[in-house]
Amino acid sequence: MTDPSFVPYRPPRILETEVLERAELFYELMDSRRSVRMFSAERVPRLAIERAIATASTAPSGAHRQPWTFVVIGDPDVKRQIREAAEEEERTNYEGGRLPDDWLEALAPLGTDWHKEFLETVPWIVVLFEHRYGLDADGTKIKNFYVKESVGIACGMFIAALHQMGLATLTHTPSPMAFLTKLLGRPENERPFAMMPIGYPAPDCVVPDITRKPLDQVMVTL
Ligand code: IYR
Repeated sequence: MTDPSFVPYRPPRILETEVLERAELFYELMDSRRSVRMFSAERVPRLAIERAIATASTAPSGAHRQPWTFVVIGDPDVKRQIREAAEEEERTNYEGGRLPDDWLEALAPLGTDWHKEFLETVPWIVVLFEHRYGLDADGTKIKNFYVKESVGIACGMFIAALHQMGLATLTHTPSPMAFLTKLLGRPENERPFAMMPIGYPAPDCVVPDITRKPLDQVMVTL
């Protein structure tokens, strides 16, 4: 057992007069984010993606295991293979009867279909893998905790970091995603969590005309 060790934590104190102003600015920034399916092929520096991953990896995680791997794909050939495999799965979903009617109905306002052209046009795809368990130096399995919750938080922070840089993404989960483990050569303790095509929105980009729930529908104060 390792004994706990502590260091001082003294984040700068924000004056009360500034708290609401900062809250509003950050809310407005995040409220301007949209999931995008129409991307420009414009270049995005690799370092921008790297800094977004560094930010995501500051996320809190169960027992501080940080049970995630972000695989960064810029190689056009790998992007093409991902598109082909994803479209094959999605075609079965949409046209092969794998998506039940209530699901198809829920997706109708979003106008999605099996075509995933953006997987080839984007400069980068990041595939986020969760570590179902860890492996220590000699290959012994280590139990991880709250893996989905931890990776979900990291994913949200990744999306926020990208948006803050003016980059667009889509939390894409072509289903089933198992093909990604093999295609990207990940070890068997890792499972795909989400795939994020990243780039600038296309100049003619449009997004579904939908609104977010008002606060009184998502918040309860006791
Ligand atoms: N994975 C499919 C279907 C899909 C599912 C959900 I839940 C969405 O919010 C959007 C799409 C696809 O990507 O088309």
